[in-house]
Amino acid sequence: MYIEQIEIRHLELPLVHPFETSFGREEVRQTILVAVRSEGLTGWGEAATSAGPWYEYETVGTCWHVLREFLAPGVVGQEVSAPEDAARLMAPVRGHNIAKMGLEAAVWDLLGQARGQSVAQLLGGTRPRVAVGVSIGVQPSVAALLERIGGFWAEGYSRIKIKIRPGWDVEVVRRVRERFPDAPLMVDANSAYRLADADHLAELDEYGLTMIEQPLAYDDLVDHAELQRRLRTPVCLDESVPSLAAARAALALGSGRIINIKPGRVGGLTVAKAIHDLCLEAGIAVWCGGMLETGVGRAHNVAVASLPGYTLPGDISGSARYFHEDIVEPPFVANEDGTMTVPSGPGIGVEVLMDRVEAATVRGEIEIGD
Ligand code: NPQ
Ligand code: MG
Repeated sequence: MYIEQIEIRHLELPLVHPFETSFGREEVRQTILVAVRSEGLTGWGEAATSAGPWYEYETVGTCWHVLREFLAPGVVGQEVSAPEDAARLMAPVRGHNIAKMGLEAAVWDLLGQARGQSVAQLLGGTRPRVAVGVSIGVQPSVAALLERIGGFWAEGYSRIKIKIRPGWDVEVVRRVRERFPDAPLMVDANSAYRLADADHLAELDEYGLTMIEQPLAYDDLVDHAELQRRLRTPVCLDESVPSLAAARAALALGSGRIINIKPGRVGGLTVAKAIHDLCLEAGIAVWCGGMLETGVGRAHNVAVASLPGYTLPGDISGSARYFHEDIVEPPFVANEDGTMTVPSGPGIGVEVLMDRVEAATVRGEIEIGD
């Protein structure tokens, strides 16, 4: 298919609840939507970046710049017959993975629509429903946290993830465990600790956590390997795995026993699948993380999570957990059994509501092929 047009839009959506992690607090979701047009079809993708370079280095500003000046010009006016073609066209750009995900994902949606296949089918997904969990930010008090967990646990989510940081960790986990003795529970530190904290982190071992996610530096693999040797709790890598090469290094070093594969963080669905294949082969469990995506990015995450190696529940909550109203129809809703149904219609399988997209757009631009 000849890519006739690429459109990028910067959206602002208020969050239902502020989301607080060890790296900061977000009240309004800033994200970028990418649309690709060909033969009367529009494919959608999301570059689920954020206002500042806190989770990783990209921002709305860098994604906008790189999409507009480099990625879109490299893809518009080109023939694309397989989704991997988009990844190949963007390969000359180093890094900027979230920006790449936005454009690549839009091409997957476009090609799925053209072939009458869902993105999940195109990827080789095998599961009609995927297990989903919820990620809960740092709360003003333990009582508030317990109440929030209670609400989500009652909704049926398959596991609970809480954010930790120094001063909000072992004692909080102890009290959560006391109240919810049977809940599959995990913690995410978003790089808030150092190897010198290993003894402190080992105190978490007695609470039966399914994993501790990204305890150490965002670019570290060596210290994570040492930490994993000192913990019974499985270490899960998030920020430290931005590429297939990093995943290979993590496996070689034993930096963790689990990898959270976010398509945005690794630069697209093609790389996400490659890391999945590597981990499946190596017997490393994986799951699909999230970056507070709108329904567009959420749809791609759900599709990826239907691959056979995604055996652990993902950070894929219902749309209502983050947004007053989603920009897609139907919105994503978790089933009572803690799963989410993978859309089976062509492409992302949900309809993008243009009136809501327009209402949330603060900036838009179109690149046209010649
Ligand atoms: C994580 N996600 O696993 C990330 C953190 C993250 C659901 O816990 C804007 C606001 C962008 C908050 C990107 C979850 C973000 C964000 C990532 C949080 O580490
Ligand atoms: Mg994480």
